[in-house]
Order: sequence, then structure tokens, then C-alpha cells
Amino acid sequence: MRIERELRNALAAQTIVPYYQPLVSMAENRIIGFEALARWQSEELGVIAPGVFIPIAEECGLIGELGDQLLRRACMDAATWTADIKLAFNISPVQLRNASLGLRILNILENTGFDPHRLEIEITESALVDNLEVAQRVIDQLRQTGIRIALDDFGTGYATLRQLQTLHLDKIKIDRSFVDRVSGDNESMVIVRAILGLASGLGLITTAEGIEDAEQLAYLKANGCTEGQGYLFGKAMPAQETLALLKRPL
Ligand code: G
Ligand code: G
Ligand code: MN
Ligand code: NA
Repeated sequence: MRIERELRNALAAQTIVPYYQPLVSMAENRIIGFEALARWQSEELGVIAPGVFIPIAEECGLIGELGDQLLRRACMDAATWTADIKLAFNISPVQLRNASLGLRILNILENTGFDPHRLEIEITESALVDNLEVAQRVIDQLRQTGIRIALDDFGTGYATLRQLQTLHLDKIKIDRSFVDRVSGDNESMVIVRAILGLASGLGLITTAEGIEDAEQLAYLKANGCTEGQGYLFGKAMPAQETLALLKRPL
């Protein structure tokens, strides 16, 4: 397959790189971190979206190597930020099936000298369904070192409320599909408020994804959402643009 061959070339040349989307504190109204989002511009094929190449990397058995490469790069990029700015990094369910994932992440942190307290690992609900036992073990191993664990795309998958209670998570990220409809759609507003109430009752931090306007932001903030992300604050950008953004007020 053409795209698989290009993917192997890109891994060898390290041309798939993380971009960074700002993560904002609602209370402080400032950037407190960035989520790394993989970007690939292939010379042969043009821009390929992560929604396309991540699943292919998983199928070809390349996701482990790609993930390691991206995390290493992200830790080096994040080293240029001040120590109060954290890095959020996505892990796919396929990666979480591998019990050695925890050790590999810790190795990368050690080799790059990146403080585990500044790292937040995002996992999706389907990772829990796949293999809960391994997932739980990796999560516990990472949390022991100070890494925080976020449940990504919450509300779209199959995480049970029981799992929210027992999995030792730090944060849930409310899926963009709910936030999208927060202005106007009454049911989405009810759902978002319920998720925020549940999360705060369980002592979990909340991030709302996909915030695009002030109305959505106001509703989320009023209902106790802790952090936000979305085009209102900024799209994913190359590493070299993050520094300038950190220097100016929101
Ligand atoms: O950046 P964008 O919204 O197009 O990302 C699409 C999807 O790809 C998201 O679900 C995101 O979590 C996933 N994704 C982006 N970067 C990475 C990455 O580095 N590793 C993994 N496993 N998934 C990623
Ligand atoms: O699944 P995950 O949350 O990791 O991926 C986030 C995806 O959502 C990225 O592909 C990112 O480009 C996209 N995204 C982030 N903020 C917004 C937003 O405000 N609006 C829209 N439409 N997409 C967004
Ligand atoms: Mn994510
Ligand atoms: Na998400």
C-alpha cells in the first residue's frame, strides 16, 4: 500500500511532528498547557490527517514507534516552555494494549529530562473496553510517577460510571460534539451540566473541547468546567509558534 510505504519513510525521516493546541484555565483565563496533535505533510501525498494515518499506523504495527517518536519530540519542544505549562499527549487504544507502554513512556521522560508532573496522558473510552486489566495497570504505573491521566472524548464511548470511579483518572475531556451544541440545544446543555456535576463530585478536573465562541465558554464556566480548548483560544500550531503565544495575554 502506498500510504504504508510513505508512513515508513516518514518514520525514518521523522517528518511526522506534533503541533500544539492551547489548553486554557477557565479561572485564570490563561494558557496552562498544550495538547500535542500529530501532523503529517507528505511530499508524495500532501497533508494526511491523523484520523487517517493513526489507524493505518495501528494496523501496520507502527503506532508504537510513531508514538515514541512523537512523545520524544514533544518533550523536547515542551522543554522550551516555563515549568508551569503542561503537555497533553494522546495514546490510542492499540498502544494501551501493550503492557510495556508505561516503561516506554517513563524511559522517554528520563532520556529527555521531562518532569512527569508536567505530562498528561489522554486515553479514550474504547481503550478501557479493549483490555481493562492492562489499561488499569499501565494507568497506575504512570500515575505513581506523577503523570496525570485524562479520559478523552468523554460521552461518545463506552466508559461506565463505575469505571470513572474505579480507574483512578485525573480528568475527563468533554467531547466536542456536546460543546458544539451548547449554544441553543437544550438537551446538550443539560448533558454537559450533568457531566460537569458528576466530574466535580468525583473530584475530577474537566476540560471542554471544541469551544468556538464566548457563549459556549460562559455556559461551561458558569457550570464549573475547569479547563477549555478550542478554536476560540487557538488551533494546533507548530512548536515555534507556541513561545510567542505564551508571551502575550489571551
Ligand atoms: O488533530 P485532529 O483533531 O485532526 O486529530 C484527530 C484525532 O487524531 C484525534 O482523535 C486525536 O486524538 C488523534 N491524534 C492526534 N495526534 C495523535 C497522536 O499523537 N497519537 C494518537 N494516538 N492519536 C492522535
Ligand atoms: O480527539 P481529540 O480530542 O484528541 O482531537 C481533537 C481534534 O479536534 C483535533 O483534530 C483538533 O484539530 C479538533 N479541534 C480542536 N478544537 C476544535 C474546535 O474548536 N472546533 C473544531 N471543529 N475542531 C476542533
Ligand atoms: Mn485528545
Ligand atoms: Na478529544
